[in-house]
Order: sequence, then C-alpha cells, then structure tokens
Amino acid sequence: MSTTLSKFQGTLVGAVVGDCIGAIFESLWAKTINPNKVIGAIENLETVSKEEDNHRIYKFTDDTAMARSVAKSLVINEGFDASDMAERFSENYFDEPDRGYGGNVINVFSQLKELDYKDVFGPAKKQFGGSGSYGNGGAMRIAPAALFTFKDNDPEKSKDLVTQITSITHSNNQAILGAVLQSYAVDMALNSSSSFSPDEMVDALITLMKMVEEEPKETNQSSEGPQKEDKSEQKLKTYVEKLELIKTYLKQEEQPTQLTVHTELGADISAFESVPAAVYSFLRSQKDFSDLKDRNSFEKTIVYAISLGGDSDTVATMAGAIAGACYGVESIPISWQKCCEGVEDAKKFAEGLYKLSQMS
Ligand code: R7I
Ligand code: MG
Ligand code: MG
Repeated sequence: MSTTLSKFQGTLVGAVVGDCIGAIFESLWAKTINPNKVIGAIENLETVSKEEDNHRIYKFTDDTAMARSVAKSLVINEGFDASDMAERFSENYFDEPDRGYGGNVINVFSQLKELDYKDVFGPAKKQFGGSGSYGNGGAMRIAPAALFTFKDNDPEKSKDLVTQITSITHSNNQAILGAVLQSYAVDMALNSSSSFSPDEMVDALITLMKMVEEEPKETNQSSEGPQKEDKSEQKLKTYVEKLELIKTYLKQEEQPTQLTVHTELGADISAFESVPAAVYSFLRSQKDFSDLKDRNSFEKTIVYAISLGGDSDTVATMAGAIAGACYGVESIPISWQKCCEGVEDAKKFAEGLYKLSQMS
C-alpha cells in the first residue's frame, strides 16, 4: 500500500476507533480516567475480537456519523456542495437519532430540513441567541476535509473549506477556529514521518493559528474562548495561548498529570476545551508513558486521550485522526479494527479521497 493511502486510511480509521472506544467512557464525564481502566476496556475488546462469530461490535457515535457525511459528500460531488452535505447531516440524524448528538445541533437539523436545505447557513447562525454553537461538533467531523485539501498544500484553501463545512451547524468563531486547528494538525501529521519532532510541530501550528486568529472577523463575535462560570479556571483566551501551553508541557522533563491537562487545556464539549487536548494527546505520544511500554504510538495516543476524561469520544476521535494520519493504518491494531463499527466504510471513504487527491 502506498504510504499516502495508508495515512489517509489511518486518518479515518483512527477517528472511528477513537470514537467507538472513547464512547465507552463519554457518559461518565469524569475529570480523568485511570489509564489502567482504559487499558482494561481495550483488553476486553481485544479478547472479544478473538471470538470469531457474532462478537460484540462497539458502536460509533455522532462524531463518526457526521464525518461519514463529510467524506461521502466530498467524494460523490468531487468537492463541497453545502446543500448536499447539510442534507446528509440531517437525514442521517433522522434515520439514527440515537447516536448521541449534541443537545442543540439537532434543532439545526430540523430547521435545515424544514427549509428544504436551501438556506444552508441560516439555522446555525440563530443558535444561542445569534452567537452560534461553540460545541466541538465541527472539529470532531473535519478529518475528511483535511484529506480532501491535502494535495493543495495551501492552508488558506483548507481553512476556507473547513469554515464552510463547520458553519452548516456551528457559526461561532471558536467552533470554526477549533475545526481549523484540528484540520491543520491532521494535515501536518499526513506530511510527517513517525519520528517527527513534537516541538517543531507545535511551533508550526502556532505560526498557522496566529495568522488565522489575527484575521479581522466578519461578525462582531469575540475571538476569545468561552468563559467558564468560574472565571479563575479559564485563564487562556486563544488557541495560540493553548498551543503555547502545550509547548511548555512538551519542554518539561516530566509531562503534567491528566488532571492538570484536563483543568488547564480542557477536555470538554466546547471546541476550545477539546481540540487542544486532542493535539496534545497526539504530540505526547512521542514521550514516555510509563503505563504503556508495550503499546505503539497510535495506541498510546488513544489511551491517553481517553484518560483525560470529559468528552472522551470526541477528544479520542480527533486525537485518533491525527495519530492515524501520522502513523498510518498499519499502526491501528487489527483487533480494534474488527470490533469497531464503520471501519471498513472508513477505509473506502479514505480510498475515494485518496483517488481524488491523485487527480490533477
Ligand atoms: O457541538 P455539537 O455537535 O456537540 C458535539 C458533542 C460531542 O461531544 C459529541 O460526541 C456529542 O456528545 O456532542 O452540538 P451542540 O448542540 O451544538 O453543542 C453541544 C453543547 O454545547 C450544547 O448542547 C450546549 O450544552 C453547549 N453549547 C453552549 N452552551 C452555551 N452557550 C454550545 N454552544 C453554547 C453556547 O453558546
Ligand atoms: Mg459522540
Ligand atoms: Mg463527544
């Protein structure tokens, strides 16, 4: 298999297994999860996969459902068709409403349907009194867009596509910036070898996000992150500041505890409090992880992402996409692939996006 195809498949399969395995823990909304508990659940899954017939399948959630729509729409239309993508998002939700969707995005789906997918960006703009959702629903589904723009190697183009795809459901600037950061991280991982330098990668992300965050905004929305009720907990205001904090972590001889990362970077339902955690989970896979000496870097990324607690399916799906893009599909254990719903489809979508990337 070509390295690029392996990385494309790694991206989408990595996202699926992160979602399916992370979903085991999402409902806990824990501050942190002991890595041994995560490993226990993974060992269960690995045992289950050995039972040839009718073994348990770990279901994907809304994160994957929406990523599938992004991938399908881009492949079938050979580009972005806003109305088609909006229809896929909504119809998938109405077909399978129990995939764990966010509480407000489902109103957007209803309104899009009522409008017959004509005013595609209107309903999202009305959410939360006009400020739009700051949820991580844009970032969680964006990996296929990074595969689509891979061949252009143009951050501006990539940012534009990500902005459009996200704006169908999330018009808040923080949700859009989070999706842009996630897609830049996937793109960098696609372009990196498995022995990349985490310090260099975080520097490159800081450079790109500085440009994006400094752009004047079309709306009068604040570019600052959502404020927690207890303002003392929320010290950082921009994605660049969060990346600077990650840079500090990476320089430390000993990496911070999960509780520190959960508290300082966040691992929650907002984009601002989850995308940086996913990026850090991936970058950290190059560092020592004493509980996981016999696991590869992809596996370390997933276990670590889930151990941050909170919105674990979403942090793990985003971290899984970045790690899969870097380490390739071969790094994802076959036993995990066998047990997670939607892996074969993810490989097919990746192949479709790969073929598009090879066209001139
Ligand atoms: O962002 P979204 O698609 O949710 C994705 C999350 C992932 O964790 C999935 O795995 C799934 O569990 O849900 O859905 P939204 O409904 O747009 O946002 C999610 C939640 O974020 C909302 O239901 C609100 O609780 C919260 N939220 C806000 N709260 C106050 N003010 C989002 N934006 C705001 C806001 O502006
Ligand atoms: Mg989910
Ligand atoms: Mg989630």
